[in-house]
Amino acid sequence: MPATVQEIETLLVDIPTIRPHKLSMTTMGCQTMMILRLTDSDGLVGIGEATTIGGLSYGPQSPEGIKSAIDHYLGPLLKGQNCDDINGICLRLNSAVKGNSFAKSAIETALWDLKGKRLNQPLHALWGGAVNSHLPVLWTLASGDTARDIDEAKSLISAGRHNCFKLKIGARSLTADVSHVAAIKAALGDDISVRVDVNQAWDASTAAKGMQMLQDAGIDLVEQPTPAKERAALAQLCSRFVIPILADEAIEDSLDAFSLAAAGFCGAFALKIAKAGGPQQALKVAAVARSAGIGLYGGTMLEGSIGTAAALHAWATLGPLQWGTEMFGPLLMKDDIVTEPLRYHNFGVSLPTGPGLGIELDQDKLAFYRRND
Ligand code: MUC
Ligand code: MG
Repeated sequence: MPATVQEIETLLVDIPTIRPHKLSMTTMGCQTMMILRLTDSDGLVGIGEATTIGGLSYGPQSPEGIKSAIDHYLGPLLKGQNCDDINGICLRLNSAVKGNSFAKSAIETALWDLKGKRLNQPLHALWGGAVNSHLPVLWTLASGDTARDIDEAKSLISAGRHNCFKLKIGARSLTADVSHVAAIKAALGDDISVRVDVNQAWDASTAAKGMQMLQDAGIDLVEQPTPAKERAALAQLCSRFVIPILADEAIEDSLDAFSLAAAGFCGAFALKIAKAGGPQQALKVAAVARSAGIGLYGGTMLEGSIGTAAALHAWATLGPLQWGTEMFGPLLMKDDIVTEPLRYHNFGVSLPTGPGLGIELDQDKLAFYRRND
């Protein structure tokens, strides 16, 4: 008798950030994780996670909405299904529920975690094996203050934690942003990679000016300078500048990835399990990128340890990523809800090796931080 999905539990967990995290559209002081627990008919539990950035400031899916989509629509479709039939379950969910990629990502993750635990294998082993067991991880400097960002970067470099940084810009004027970025790049020197994420804040002509100024300042990569839906602008910017562009909000799933590549885009794609609808769906985006000669970057929605581990298992199967990863979400939060946190060292993070995600919930911490609604 195959094990079937018996219980579906969703919880909202609020954890403060270690400092305000300023993006072009919001400043985060807290991260909300939607944690999913799936219990099968043998009593095994699989876990998944979905987070957003600033509730609904960053994108159209909120933690409360993700929970509600699972409680009212996706959960009932899961109940009683054969846990091992992950492809069949995903088809069933996709044919009944449009969109809701974040909720679907948490579900796909929890089903794979169950399968890994049942087979006593880590997720990367189920997906063909890890090519890397340690992945590079950058850090986002986003305190909003230039001197504080420089101090933060220097202490992280000397601690051996990060040697590559992304700066969040777009909230201030172009000249204020570029002088902030240029001061940080000058203070950190040639050996340290500095990139920026504009989070869609510029129109096409501001972006053209900004790209030139950032190129002159020695910046390595410009992430999502223009609005997500303005694909032609992104493709045109690629052909005008040497400095490469990273498409983030412009691509969610493999269909978006194909259409942006077909529009002539030639930079890199930020893979995110939440945008794609799960780790396996994100690997399909990677396959499109590789076929189109587009670079890869392991992206985050600032997930905690569960979502971060799910993504790491997927990225580890891809081999070297041209632009590394930004899987630092757990480090941005003041506390963790897992028994053994991910191990960050040597400018990166080690891939968990235990069965499934290789991550277990700390029930006391969960009880402490969960939202009581
Ligand atoms: C984004 O747009 O990249 C990822 C890292 C970070 O600091 O913000 C997120 C979202
Ligand atoms: Mg981004």
